[in-house]
Amino acid sequence: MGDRVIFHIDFDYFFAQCEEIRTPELKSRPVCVCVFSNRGGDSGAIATANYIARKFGVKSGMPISFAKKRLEEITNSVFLPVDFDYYLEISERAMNIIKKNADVFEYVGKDEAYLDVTDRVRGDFNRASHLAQQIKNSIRDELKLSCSIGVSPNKLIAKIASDFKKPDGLTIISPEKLEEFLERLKIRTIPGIGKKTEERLMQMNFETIKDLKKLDVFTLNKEFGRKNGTYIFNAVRGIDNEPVKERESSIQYSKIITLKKDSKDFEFLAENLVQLCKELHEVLQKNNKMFKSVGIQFIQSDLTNKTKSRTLKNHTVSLEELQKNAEQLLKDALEDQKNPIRRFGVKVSELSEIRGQSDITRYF
Ligand code: DGT
Ligand code: CA
Ligand code: CA
Repeated sequence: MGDRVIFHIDFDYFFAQCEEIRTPELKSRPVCVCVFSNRGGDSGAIATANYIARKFGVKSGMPISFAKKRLEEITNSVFLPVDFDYYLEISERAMNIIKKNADVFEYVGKDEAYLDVTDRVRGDFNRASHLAQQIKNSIRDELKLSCSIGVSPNKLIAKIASDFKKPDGLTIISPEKLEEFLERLKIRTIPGIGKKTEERLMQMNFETIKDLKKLDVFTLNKEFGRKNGTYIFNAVRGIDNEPVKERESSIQYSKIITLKKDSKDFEFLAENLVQLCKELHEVLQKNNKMFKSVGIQFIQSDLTNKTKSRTLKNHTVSLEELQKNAEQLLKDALEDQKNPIRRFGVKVSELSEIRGQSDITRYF
């Protein structure tokens, strides 16, 4: 097997950058995106901040009051509440651009994905570098969003590389460069090496990845257990054979209603289900989505939750398929149903864009 070519893409200061996209005037100001808790006032934490705010020491996870203190003197700083739905919308559009450029696409989270592009660049790192730049340009042109990309023969090094030069970075680590790249790095840049492992290794006088290579696998296994020891042994040598696994975002669409009366009668529920499916289907059409998984949800009279779902053979847009599958799930679920149902919902997931009709630019 020849070398693989893997990308790790990570959107820069994601939530805060979304806010800058919505309100470009924010670009020159420190921006903090806050998760306010329901205790009122400034209680809560910083989800993320743009790089201007980071210069003043603001970090993800920090209490909002700390961040305010750090930015006390900076009169133009802004603190905004999180708007997950909006970030998800941007994320989905960016992921759709990315997906088109991958042989295999693995969704990791709202602002992160792995791509296997080996076939389309024919294993060539020069071609890969052009492709990565093209992806960055498309995302910037269509969404005004910047991201950082790491390109390498495996997921582990691609992840380290995407974080190497941020924001707006592109770091290419071809197989020949791998060893030199790794040796200069601090041990903690290896994903999975936490504070405790790092401290222990520091005590043993190992500080860089180059130092760590002097340790044999037996010593590492003895010190950190077989699984972690072997992982570290391979990681410092840039070895990682994890495949990029096809995975779509777990985004789902759903509709739920409170029934006119609590019930576990099939006919009554099936009637409601027809309406639920119709409404959900309209949302899907409006958003240009196909689905591959159908589910139903009961909130029972004692307020406990029950769900059932099934995966279809192929993606579909068909209302009939949706209704047929939801109805079957309803039948199955009612077989051993004890409590009457109070709220009843239907959902679809494993979504994908209806091809040929998506037009990202119409949103802007
Ligand atoms: P960067 O370093 O330019 O990639 O910055 P971010 O903000 O994109 O950082 P990342 O990739 O670690 O996280 C992606 C998003 O996840 C981020 O925009 C907000 C959210 N997030 C990250 N850390 C925290 C946290 O500690 N608390 C909360 N509530 N959200 C977080
Ligand atoms: Ca990020
Ligand atoms: Ca991330």
